[in-house]
Amino acid sequence: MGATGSGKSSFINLLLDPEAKQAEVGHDLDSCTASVEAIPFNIDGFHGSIIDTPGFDDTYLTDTAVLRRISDWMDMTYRQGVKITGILYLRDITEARMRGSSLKNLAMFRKLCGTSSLANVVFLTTKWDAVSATDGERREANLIADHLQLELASGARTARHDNTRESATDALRMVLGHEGVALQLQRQLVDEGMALRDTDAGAAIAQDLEAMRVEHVETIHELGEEMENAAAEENEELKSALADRLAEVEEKLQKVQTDKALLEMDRAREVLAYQKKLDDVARSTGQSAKGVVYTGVSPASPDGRLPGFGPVASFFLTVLEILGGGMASNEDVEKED
Ligand SMILES: Nc1nc2c(ncn2[C@@H]2O[C@H](COP(=O)(O)OP(=O)(O)O)[C@@H](O)[C@H]2O)c(=O)[nH]1
Ligand SMILES: [Mg+2]
Repeated sequence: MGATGSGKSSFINLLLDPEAKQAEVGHDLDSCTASVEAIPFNIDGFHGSIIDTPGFDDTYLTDTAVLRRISDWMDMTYRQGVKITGILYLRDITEARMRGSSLKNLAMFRKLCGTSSLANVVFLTTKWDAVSATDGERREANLIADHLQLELASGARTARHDNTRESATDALRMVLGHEGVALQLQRQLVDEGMALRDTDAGAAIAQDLEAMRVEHVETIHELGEEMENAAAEENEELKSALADRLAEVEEKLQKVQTDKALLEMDRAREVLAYQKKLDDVARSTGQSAKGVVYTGVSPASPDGRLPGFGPVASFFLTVLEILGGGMASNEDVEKED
């Protein structure tokens, strides 16, 4: 996890053998990891999958869409009994101070993770090859003092990455061989049966959406008044400029409403309904239901490989097709890998 541009995809690529599928690396500050990707690795005889997630500041996806993807993936895999053994949170050390998007990513990370899995967390500062040792050390000390004290006191660790395969492997080793953990979001969604919007992470996004909605509604109201005044003054130029502005804000409000619907979509009910449907089919055909359920999203295979989000998305599409429901947003329609 980590902000866009912190080096997540590049880190993963250093761990892969050159033959393997590569994670997409961003140029400038454009993000590339539109979906949640599961990329298999093999280190010290340990087979596993590393999950590359988009940041909560993605160029193309709203925060709601990012959370939806991460939570759908975490929900599905947790239901399958897959546990996460480690979380690497990446932070670009070349950034002099925490920008708004970095703070937002850290806040969302805390809500996703909770406090009970911090022993499995490593805060990995990246791009040490691109800073002087003195700058890097000063920023690292500030990062720890200003932002990470509580986490480190609860068992989280820090490490440095200098863009070499060696430092990437060392960082990965820090989170291998641990007992699997359930993240707070997984416990809330699956164990407690909460709707995404009621989880800590979902509630934070819901609050942001509500603030945006209120702001847009107010702006629309103000623009309406200004347009009336412009009409009274017969100022056609101003009226037309205000109308353009109004159309822009209305479009933004529409996007907020779409995001709200995406956040509130109840996936759990869809999955349960689908499971029931398959159970019925299995009963009538005498087949194993479980074998049928996971044709769309393959469970972790014996070597520890996990499905990426592509198949998960198609699984949900299948669910919706079978149930005859519509997708709330085409945001969720993924290309197959
Ligand atoms: N110098 C240096 N550049 C890096 C490092 N890791 C990533 N980058 C660059 O930072 C940019 C963003 O990297 P990317 O892996 O796409 O970040 P992501 O958005 O977190 O997946 C790309 O231009 C990378 O080439 C690193 O360790 N050192
Ligand atoms: Mg990426």
